[in-house]
Amino acid sequence: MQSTREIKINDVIASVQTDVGCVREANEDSGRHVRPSDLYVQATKGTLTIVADGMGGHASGEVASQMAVELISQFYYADDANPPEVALKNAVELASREIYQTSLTNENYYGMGTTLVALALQNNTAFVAHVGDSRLYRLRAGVFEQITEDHSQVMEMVKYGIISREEAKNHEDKNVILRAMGTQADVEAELTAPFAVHANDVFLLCSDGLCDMLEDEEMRRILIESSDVHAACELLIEAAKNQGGHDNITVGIVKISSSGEAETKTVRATRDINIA
Ligand SMILES: [Mn+2]
Repeated sequence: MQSTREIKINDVIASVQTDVGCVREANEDSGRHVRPSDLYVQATKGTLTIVADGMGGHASGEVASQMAVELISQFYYADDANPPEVALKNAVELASREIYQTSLTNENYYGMGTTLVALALQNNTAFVAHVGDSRLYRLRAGVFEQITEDHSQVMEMVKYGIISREEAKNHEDKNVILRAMGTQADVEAELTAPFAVHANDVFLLCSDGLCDMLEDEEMRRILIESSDVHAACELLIEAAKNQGGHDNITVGIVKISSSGEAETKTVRATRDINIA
């Protein structure tokens, strides 16, 4: 049942975890959950959760994804002139420009880039921005749903009716993305229409190393059966590795607790940072 109670920052419980996987030598993914300590910033900007999947030679993908999470956090919270959706879109696009500029300064960074998905929860509203094929899913009242649509070759083919969603999942070009941060001077971040957050909603942000390995039903089952957000992250990563773990795996889970739940739980800091 939908709660009309106001969602407070203490109702937001999150965990972000990343794993190199079973095949790759380095982890080029990055993730972060930001929970501002300042009351004014809590009220105006809320929490921010980010997953980025870097790409490029000479381990520059790691540089790009780290820059993305760092700069988007900075820019989003520093912008007190705009509402959250504008601040979030601008933050992603400005960060992309800075990654691109950095890629021109060092030949090892040439061509580096990153995909991105970011979720800001401010009061009762969710703001979502993404670039590329990092995804946001939502579990609400038992229904598990993909919220973002990949900027990918196969997604275009699905849209034009050339292949089905099922065929897209196993298509040889499934990892060809049409949009990335940092690979060109300017990129447009796609902003999902803001939507109301309900008590007990669970959000899952992930890099393709998770959703390429697991069926939706498997991700849904783990989210429902896990005792808390940290356990859920660990179980999802373990499941992806059991399926081969071909890529780096990053998972962010954000849960909206029912009244009072957050206060009674010990929230383990997992790559959380505080913004003054
Ligand atoms: Mn990946």
